[in-house]
Amino acid sequence: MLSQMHPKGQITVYTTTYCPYCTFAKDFLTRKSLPFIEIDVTGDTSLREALVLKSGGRTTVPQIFIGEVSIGGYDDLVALSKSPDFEKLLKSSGITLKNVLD
Ligand SMILES: N[C@@H](CCC(=O)N[C@@H](CS)C(=O)NCC(=O)O)C(=O)O
Repeated sequence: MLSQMHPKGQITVYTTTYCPYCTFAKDFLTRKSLPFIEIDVTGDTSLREALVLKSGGRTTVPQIFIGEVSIGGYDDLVALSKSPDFEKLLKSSGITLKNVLD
């Protein structure tokens, strides 16, 4: 089910309401002009369970996917953004990073 929701060329952010780290992640992507799809999993137990499996056992939100690749939460996103792998991963998913200096 979730694999169909992570097409190439798309960043997907799974969130819940009242989740500061979700807001941090969305703000971060917005600052970098990286469009994303948000899926609110608040109260959806089966989607949440599927997400844990798809995220390699991570149980927190946000969970962020670049294309089909699970990159983890907000801290992971920030750490990855400081590595050349970030641009490579975006490129391989068909996403262009515009605000390189931000
Ligand atoms: N280091 C994680 C922290 C994420 C985190 O603590 N998320 C909280 C919500 S803001 C959470 O998932 N708590 C458990 C829960 O909501 O079930 C990140 O940067 O994404």
